[in-house]
Amino acid sequence: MTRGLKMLSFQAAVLASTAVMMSTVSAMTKAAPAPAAAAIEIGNFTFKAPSLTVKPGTTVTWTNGDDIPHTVVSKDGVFKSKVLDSGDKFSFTFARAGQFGYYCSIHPHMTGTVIVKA
Ligand SMILES: [Cu+2]
Repeated sequence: MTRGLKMLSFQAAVLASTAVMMSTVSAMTKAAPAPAAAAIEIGNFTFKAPSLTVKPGTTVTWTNGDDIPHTVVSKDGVFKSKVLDSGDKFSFTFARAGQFGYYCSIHPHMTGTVIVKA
């Protein structure tokens, strides 16, 4: 009988330590947030977020949802994507604050702005 009880308390201890580990992991996740990320969908010849404000260090990812190619080109030469086919993505990390206008070099009437401020 004592043996059965010991096994039971061992299992309880394992369960308890697993719970502690799991709560530690979630606490760590909260303490160290993942690097900021933002997404801009391209569709119907428009940048779906024409003006997007992010914090410095944010990685912005554009995804071409159109079935024709587009590009993402900074007006000031800060970044420049290759030609993005349907479903292709382009990412850029905005390290410093500022206002970054961009356009599609294939369809220059397509424009957008990323505003980076702390
Ligand atoms: Cu385009």
